[in-house]
Amino acid sequence: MGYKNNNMGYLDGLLESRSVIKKNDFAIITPDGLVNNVIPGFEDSDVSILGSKKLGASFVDYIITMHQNGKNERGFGGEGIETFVYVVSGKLEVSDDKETHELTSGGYAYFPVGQLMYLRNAQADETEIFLYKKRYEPLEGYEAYKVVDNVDDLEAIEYEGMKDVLLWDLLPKDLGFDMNFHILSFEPGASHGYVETHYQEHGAYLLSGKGMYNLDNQWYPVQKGDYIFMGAYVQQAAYGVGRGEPLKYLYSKDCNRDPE
Ligand code: UGY
Ligand code: MN
Repeated sequence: MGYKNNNMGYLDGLLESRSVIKKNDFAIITPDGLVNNVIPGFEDSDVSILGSKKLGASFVDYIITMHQNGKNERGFGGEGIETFVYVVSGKLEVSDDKETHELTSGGYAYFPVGQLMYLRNAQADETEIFLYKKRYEPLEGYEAYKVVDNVDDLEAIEYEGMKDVLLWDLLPKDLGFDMNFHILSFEPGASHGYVETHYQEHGAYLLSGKGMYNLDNQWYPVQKGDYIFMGAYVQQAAYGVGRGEPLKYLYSKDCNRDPE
């Protein structure tokens, strides 16, 4: 919570939030404003919807805390929908119709269309996951396929030649994939090399650190736990601040398709 209640349960201080919502453009959603949503299939889980069509996104993002018996046995996804899950903390079992994979922090799974995703918290403590779904855009002659991995087993790339900005590409570059997930990490003081202006959208979940984020040519303070939606063509750039952890975020980006 971003505010404190007094011992009577009433608010001490002001009702305020760092969240900024510019529909179809960009948004910063801070954790203190999140509410729980009932999403069919999820049990013993606190589910908050982040990016969605109503915000202007062509995908849906969720942040979910799964309690001891947290699960989704109904299957997440659906006809024509691709899905992705990333374990922020804890231990998760993710299954398709044939196999179960155990993921720990930094673990992730991409399921292509035609395969529902079944989820189960695999520990007594809470497990926190970031979940994504999008309608898949097929490309004749190519197909996406299941990917299960952990970022700790991937090689980081120096982002655009900078030693203090690292990039991890989570999914294959294969044309069958119409989007990718990445992690970007900025050491305190490090920044993008320029303000990006591009066609692709992002949904970004901040995994660590603090920073300043430029959205539509205005700077906003951001930190671990925040979610940022960046719509098509929104100017965007960041730098890390503070003395400790790098500013690090997981984000999606559409790719490999020629727009209509
Ligand atoms: O891949 C990207 O477009 C990424 N560099 N964007 C961002 O960090 N806002
Ligand atoms: Mn970008």
